[in-house]
Amino acid sequence: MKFTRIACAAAIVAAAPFVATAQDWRGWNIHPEGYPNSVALDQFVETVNAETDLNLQVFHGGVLGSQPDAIEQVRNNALEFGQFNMGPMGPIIPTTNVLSLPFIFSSVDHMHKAMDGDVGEIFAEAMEAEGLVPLAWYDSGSRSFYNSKRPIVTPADVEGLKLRVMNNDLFVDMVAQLGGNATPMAFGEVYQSLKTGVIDGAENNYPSYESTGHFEVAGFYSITDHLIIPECLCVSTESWNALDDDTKAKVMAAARASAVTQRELWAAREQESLDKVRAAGAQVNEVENKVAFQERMAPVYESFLAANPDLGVVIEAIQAVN
Ligand code: BDP
Repeated sequence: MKFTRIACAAAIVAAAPFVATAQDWRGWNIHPEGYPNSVALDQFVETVNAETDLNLQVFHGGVLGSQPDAIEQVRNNALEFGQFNMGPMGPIIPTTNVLSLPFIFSSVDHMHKAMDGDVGEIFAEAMEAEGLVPLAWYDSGSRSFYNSKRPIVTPADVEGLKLRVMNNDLFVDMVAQLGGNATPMAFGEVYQSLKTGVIDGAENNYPSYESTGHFEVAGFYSITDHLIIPECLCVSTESWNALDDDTKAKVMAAARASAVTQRELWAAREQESLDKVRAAGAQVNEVENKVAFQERMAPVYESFLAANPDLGVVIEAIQAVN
């Protein structure tokens, strides 16, 4: 009799559907386990779970979908948090497109200085109004072109190359100004497309060039440093607003601490990745005349300003920080 009752209760528990409560937060991350961003996110999750009533879980490796879709999901509170590059954010939140202008930052230090100060607030406010609260800014180094055909030394070397870019028309325009053909494509599809020759190349930082294995199929990496785009650890505005002040403070502190970890790990990983791709036979070349690439970007800025005249002040605010 006793046994039956226990068995019965166990069966009821087992059959009860899983009900997510307001305390359960699911998070999106595109990178594999062990990547600086993933380690930092693990730290964030662990700290928040230990210090608050929230129960966070982060899904690495992009298993919850592509980045543009995930951004929408966090905006709609279908996912509660995510770690996003600001590149694919531009089509949704125009102000953030300023961060995707080629050569907008002169160095990674310039980017940090701007994002950690008042300039960062401009983007935070624009994002918050569109459903995303950035809790901390992560590092993503600088992005350069790589391809399977030839080293790039001058803009003429880009001519005719089919290059994958992140989902944003600004990047299509950027490549077009160099005479290449850009295809926006999900990150997860790039390896196969390089391998089968659907595209000749792409652009990214060393850690992503390495972690994805792209160096195996596109062995010429040319240091143009044309984009320095920060990344955010974002929470959906709806989930954020549901928190009491004490929890908000703890979640924010955990996010900021995770960004410190991420930036430290990032610096080390850049060198490790560079060493690894070189050892595997990738040819990495300096581009002496980066100004030649930068000068080609004048029309990108002109059409951007024509379409977004109010964002000129944001560009100036970034330049003033340097
Ligand atoms: C990496 C970013 C990641 C992007 C990826 C890409 O960290 O968020 O999805 O580039 O090129 O550097 O899509």
